[in-house]
Amino acid sequence: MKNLEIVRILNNIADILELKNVEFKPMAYRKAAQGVEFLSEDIEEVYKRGELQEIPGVGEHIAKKIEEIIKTGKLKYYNKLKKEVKIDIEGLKSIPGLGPKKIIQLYKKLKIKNLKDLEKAIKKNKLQTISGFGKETEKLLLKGIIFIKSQPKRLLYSHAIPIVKEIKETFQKFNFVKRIEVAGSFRRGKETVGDLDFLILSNQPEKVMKLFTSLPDIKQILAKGTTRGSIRLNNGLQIDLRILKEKEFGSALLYFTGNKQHNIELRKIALRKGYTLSEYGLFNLKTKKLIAGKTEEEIYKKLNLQYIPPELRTNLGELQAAQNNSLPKLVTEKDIKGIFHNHTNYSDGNYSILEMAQQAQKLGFKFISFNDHVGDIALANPLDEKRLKKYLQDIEKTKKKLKITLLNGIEIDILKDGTLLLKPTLLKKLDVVIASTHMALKMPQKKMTERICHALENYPINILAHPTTRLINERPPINVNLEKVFQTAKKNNTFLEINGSPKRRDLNSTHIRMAKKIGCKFAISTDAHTLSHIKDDYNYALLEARRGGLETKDIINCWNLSKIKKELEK
Ligand code: DGT
Ligand code: CA
Ligand code: CA
Ligand code: ZN
Repeated sequence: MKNLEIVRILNNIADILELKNVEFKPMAYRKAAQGVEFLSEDIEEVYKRGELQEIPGVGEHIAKKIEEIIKTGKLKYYNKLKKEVKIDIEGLKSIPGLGPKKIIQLYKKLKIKNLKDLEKAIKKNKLQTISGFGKETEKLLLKGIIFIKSQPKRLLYSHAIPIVKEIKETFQKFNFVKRIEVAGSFRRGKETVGDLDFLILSNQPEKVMKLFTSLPDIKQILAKGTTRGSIRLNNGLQIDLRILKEKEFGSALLYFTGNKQHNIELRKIALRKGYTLSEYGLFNLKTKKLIAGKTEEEIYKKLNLQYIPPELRTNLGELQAAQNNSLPKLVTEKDIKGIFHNHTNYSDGNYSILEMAQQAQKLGFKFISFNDHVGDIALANPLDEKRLKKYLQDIEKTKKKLKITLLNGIEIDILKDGTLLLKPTLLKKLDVVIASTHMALKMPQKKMTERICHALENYPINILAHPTTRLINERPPINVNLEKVFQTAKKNNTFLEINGSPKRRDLNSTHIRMAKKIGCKFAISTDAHTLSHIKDDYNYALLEARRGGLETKDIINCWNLSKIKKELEK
């Protein structure tokens, strides 16, 4: 599994080249990195099939580089570049607000090569001596350093998927493996995982353990017992394994799915009913007799609880609801009729309107909404009025070629002062207006709240996209009064986006719960920039919606098309 390592190297090369003022090449490397990052399988499999150049953004030149990494684990070109520039760009770039331009200034003026140097310089107020770096910049960068240090580096859920798939497939080949499940945060659908927890049902634990400790890509064997083991992979990820018997599989699955608070509360409920609950089963407190353990379902049932789906197991009210028979009927994959927020090659997407729509149709969706960029993000190649016209015509033309319903629309920037580039009268003509912030994200709370609410109150916005703009492991959420934003959205019939892009997952489940209490409705978006996002990213949004306890009545994507259209016209 070298995907992540390859993404890292390609991105680092882009940064170094940018630092060296090389033109065009950095963008090419970045695009390739993005292509690899969003692969939903092991890149070595793609390589074996000879299909590296099918990855979006990967041409002949970069394919050769990837091949070298796969074959040798190294890239000579990259090592040479690293030696030339002595700066730890990767570390410095992890600080929100530090781009290549600033990094090179810091190096030229203050000889700052890494995070340690930077922190020292800030503490001595040295940055203020460089033009363009005020007191505010110092404060922001220091905050950034603290943010990065406080963030344990957890693996994105989307990056865990191919690893889980590969390990499952490896074990499933053997008939001494009766069943294999992943528990823990992965099963709960959390946006990041600290480690992976595998459970295997088998009568031959020695064979399972031998296979486990000889998996490819192991850096270290942390523990190796008869029924439990732990390894660390080369990419740093820890994997825990339990080997179980049939009579205890359900109780172990329940225990290792967690979360911890859910387990603790569940155990208390069991005790109140005269049982004890552990990973080994549900037992009668007095007689110690095994009551249930084979399946999770029978354990919940014996405790007089509704079955609680893993996504809800957080001890945030689900146990009480399960006692009162009032758990939400969570939205499922088949409830989603279509998807919002898809980009094409009119702005920063990789494929045409037709190709994206065909893919959505192939996946069985009834509608797809196109929302290419309008606004002031130059990087995203936003549509001006002239190109917008052509784009809308193209959507009209494409409609005739396909069965699936196409909704036309844009994703428009909420500018610093809360205005939008297009007039409300013009926006009203579109099916779906999505608005979002991309620039000037460091405003103080009052100003940011006013900015977003002003837009919601003065323009016909259907969906507020990625409302907090966080990027997991990269960028903290904006400082905004979400309660006020949610109330304003509700008042103005604006749906709140659940953005499924794996680094965004925005809104997250906590905010979804909060907004649902206020009475808001939601829209599930892919934020797709390429074909594979359509399938993968809508699933991540769906997981987040389930974690937030949403039902079909809360989500516009689940309604029938005529109701959706009527709702969007409000
Ligand atoms: P992660 O790995 O940080 O993303 O989060 P989890 O939830 O996967 O946590 P992990 O791997 O440490 O443990 C897996 C599950 O095992 C956890 O969700 C609940 C259960 N568990 C772990 N430690 C305890 C504990 O001290 N008490 C109880 N009741 N359950 C625990
Ligand atoms: Ca875990
Ligand atoms: Ca674990
Ligand atoms: Zn977008």
